[in-house]
Amino acid sequence: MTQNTTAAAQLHPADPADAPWWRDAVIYQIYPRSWADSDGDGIGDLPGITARLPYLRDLGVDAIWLSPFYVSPMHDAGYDVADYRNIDPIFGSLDDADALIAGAHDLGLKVIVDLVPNHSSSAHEWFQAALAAEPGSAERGRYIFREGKGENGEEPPNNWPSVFGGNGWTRVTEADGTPGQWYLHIFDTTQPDYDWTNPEVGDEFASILEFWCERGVDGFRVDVAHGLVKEEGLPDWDGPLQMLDNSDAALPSGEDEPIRVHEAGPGAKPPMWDQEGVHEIYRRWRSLLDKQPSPERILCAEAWVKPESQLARYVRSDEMHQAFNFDFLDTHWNAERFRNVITTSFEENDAVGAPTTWVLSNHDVVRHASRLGLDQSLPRPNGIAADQAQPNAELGLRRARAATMLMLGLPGSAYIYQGEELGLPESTDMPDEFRQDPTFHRTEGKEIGRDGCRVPIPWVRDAPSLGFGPSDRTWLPQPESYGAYAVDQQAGVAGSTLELYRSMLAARREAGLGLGSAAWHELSGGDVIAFVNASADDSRRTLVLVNLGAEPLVLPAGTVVTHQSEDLTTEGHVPTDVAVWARI
Ligand code: ISL
Repeated sequence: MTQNTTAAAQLHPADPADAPWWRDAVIYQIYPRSWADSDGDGIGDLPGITARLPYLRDLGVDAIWLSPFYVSPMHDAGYDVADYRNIDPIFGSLDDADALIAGAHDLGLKVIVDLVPNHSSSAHEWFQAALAAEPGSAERGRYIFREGKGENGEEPPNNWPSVFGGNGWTRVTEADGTPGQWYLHIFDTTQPDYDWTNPEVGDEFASILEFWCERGVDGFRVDVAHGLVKEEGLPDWDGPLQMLDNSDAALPSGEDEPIRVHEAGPGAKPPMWDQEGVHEIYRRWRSLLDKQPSPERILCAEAWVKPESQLARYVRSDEMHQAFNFDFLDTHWNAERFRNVITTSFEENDAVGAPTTWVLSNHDVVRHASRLGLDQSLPRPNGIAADQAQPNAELGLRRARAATMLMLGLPGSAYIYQGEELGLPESTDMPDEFRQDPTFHRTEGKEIGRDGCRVPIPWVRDAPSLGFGPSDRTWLPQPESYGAYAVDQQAGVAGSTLELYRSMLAARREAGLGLGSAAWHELSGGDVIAFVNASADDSRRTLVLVNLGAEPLVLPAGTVVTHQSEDLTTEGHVPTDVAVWARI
């Protein structure tokens, strides 16, 4: 294992040790409804989060990202915002937000908030004013209102679907009681899309960004960043019109997932996604953020855009700082596919000077501890119900721990979704009456949806609501199995998933893995992923290796393993579905 063998396969150059914080930050996603409940109403809240911030300091993350906490009728769990400058009473108040931000900063944690600029809630005062106003009015001009097709305008203006199922248009009743115009909602009926060609919309969002910067936040995760601008003329789309349209098709070779209704894939571009005009918006926001006092504030794109070369355009030096690498999240348990995704990600992001932003789970996808325990030849399902194929929990967790060790060994930034540090599985036995995801309702249950990854977190096994809050109420039911995953069952227990995350995060920080270079190692190939992460001065070299093969992999003599995702039954042997970090 000499330097020469690895230098030949350089994947990614190191960052300087004084690189800005976001280039290697590990960011923990909090879904406020489900993390910690301070008042016993069964819904998590901001004071609950503030009280438990020390847990995150001890976990060893650098920042938190909070899913929306703004005033909302909660038809899409807060992604339907009625007032961007205030907090929904179920979560607390602006004072609570200030206290949370200050408390996080005191502990050295940065705070990223969610910005939802593609649509508002239908309860937003702008949309209410639009409904009350005439067709063609300035009020309607902030949204996408159009006349319907057909003799009496009874058909929607085009064939665009809602990502959540059904039609993307809803017809309104005009003031005189007659059926009138239609408005576009790429998501739920209660989430009307803004018209970003209207300068008023851009100015309003610039002001919202400034509002939150003044309150001290360190960045924004930008919801549906690929959707704000629509193709001129709103032409029909001849690609997939439903989430499941092509998901039972054979997976094309070299690709893990079919292109979904919320994605722009290679080839013909859907008229609602990844339009060139979005980049101008992000350049404006970047220059607005760059004018703020230090430290640097960031933008992170939630953009379901393929291929990676196209996604990298969101993180050019005058646009966003980060973009979630959903190709990595969508990679099935296959070493070659992982190697390809890693290679391409570095190539494309390095070409624009951006870090790669790794992610395995979030509030929209089946948790990776369950996802990786499903049949890997099938596409990723949108939720799992009790009467569907169940994940193999043991296998899923084993692979999830290895996948996370791979992710945290890679240079760049990484996002962790609440509960994954506990190895938490998806809830797969939730009775339908509890389901709240609009996807479930809009598809009449054909798609299960995302509630299964949003269940309140278990903190204490023998406590009401598993320690989520002071009462036994939880807005979604916690599965029986969750008690065993509770924080108090894992803290201080050698080999637990929580302790594994803690030790990986401490070592990652200490060794500066996030700023390191990466080069394929000679053991990489076949069923093995192996690379060397080295510091800029090459004084510290870490081998990151995952064995996806059926046989144990024998490490070269003298390799000092520092971290392992499972016990190595024989020293120097890496069993199936196990990852190691080693000093070389
Ligand atoms: O979650 C999905 C299906 O698995 C995606 O289609 C998702 O809707 C898409 O990634 C956009 O997500 C974001 O915007 C939505 C919101 O429901 C999601 O929670 C959010 O992450 C609308 O605001």
